[in-house]
Amino acid sequence: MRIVDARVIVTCPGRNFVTLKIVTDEGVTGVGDATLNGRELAVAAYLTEHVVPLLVGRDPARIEDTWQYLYKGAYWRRGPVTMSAIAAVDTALWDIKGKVAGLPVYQLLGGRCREGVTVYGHANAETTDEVLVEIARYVDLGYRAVRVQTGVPGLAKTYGVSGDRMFYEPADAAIPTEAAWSTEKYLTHVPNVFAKVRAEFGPGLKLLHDVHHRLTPIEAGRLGKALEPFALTWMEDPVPAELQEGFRLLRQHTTTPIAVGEVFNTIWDCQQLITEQLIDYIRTTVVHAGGISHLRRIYDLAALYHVRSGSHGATDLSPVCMAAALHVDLSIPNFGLQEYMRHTPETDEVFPHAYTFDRGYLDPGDAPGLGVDIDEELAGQYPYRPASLPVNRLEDGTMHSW
Ligand code: GCO
Ligand code: MG
Repeated sequence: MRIVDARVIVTCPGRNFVTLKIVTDEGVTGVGDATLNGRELAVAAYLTEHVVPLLVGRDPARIEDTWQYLYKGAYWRRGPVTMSAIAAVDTALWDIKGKVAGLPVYQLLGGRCREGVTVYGHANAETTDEVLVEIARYVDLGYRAVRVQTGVPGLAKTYGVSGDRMFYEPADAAIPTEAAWSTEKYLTHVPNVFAKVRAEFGPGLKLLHDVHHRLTPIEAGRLGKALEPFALTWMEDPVPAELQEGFRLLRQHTTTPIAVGEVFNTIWDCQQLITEQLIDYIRTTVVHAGGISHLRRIYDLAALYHVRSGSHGATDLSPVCMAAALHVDLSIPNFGLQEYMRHTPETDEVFPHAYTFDRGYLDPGDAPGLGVDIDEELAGQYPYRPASLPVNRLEDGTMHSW
């Protein structure tokens, strides 16, 4: 079997997605997600200009060799653009292998390790009272784990709080919108929110919170310590993680579990965090961390060090990425949680998929391959619209992490 074509499809059914579709001479096709929120066209160009010409004529069965060829062959290593492009190829080749074998990809990865993939939803609202209502909605839908984000008194706009409760998308304008940030206001407010949430919902519900890279290690230590009585499942991205050794300091001050990694692209970005046991959950996912093959490598390393998976699953990752993530989640021994932000009906229509939600679990289904496709004709009706992620400044105007 040979690859005869590979198409890069950019579509915007409410938000932008980049998809690679690989076509073989025997008519079998495979899809891979290549979406990098706010920088979509960089990956689309990387694929079109530099990868697609190398794929034509290759044997689609050689997944690992193709990964190594694209990774080592570029000479320039790592980074979100390169790794998202490689991820798309890798994911599409696993899809093809599954279809050729007549098996869902999780079977090729070793089969089921659990009955379903536990997911967490996003409860968010401006006030604590409103967020209690939102959490209750998720509990009613069957969720066993909920991420909680609220507005912060004195700040006009806060990360994670959206106008549309179910379909949060922060990339809202071609030129980034600007938000103001105060660490002190935030640190004062958040423990009060979780005190009320835990009191209302009791000990059974898994609670999570995303700090979105905004604190220093010692500030994060303070927050983690203040949240300990409310037994969070994790505190996410407490600090920017370029400085992996910075987590040593944070770790000395709190037993609140730490989840990190949605912006990482390779195993080398989290090697120290994992091997020094500085984190509890690694949040890399298929599209931004080199595809199914590389993600498995990261999770295998993590398993040696008691670190569990917590794959990123925001709506800027397409249903193709979600399907691929579920096959990995189902088949690894050290699965932790899977993030699940629901896509809009328009997106679900462009990407018909076999995965289903039931009582807090997702299941990839048993269709051969990944069980997801792209309706190219429908995708063509939603042209690309430039959209950037916001930026964040301290109240005095200093640029801060968003
Ligand atoms: C999460 C993430 C997202 C990111 C988004 C950026 O935990 O889901 O932090 O909300 O902000 O993926 O494009
Ligand atoms: Mg996050």
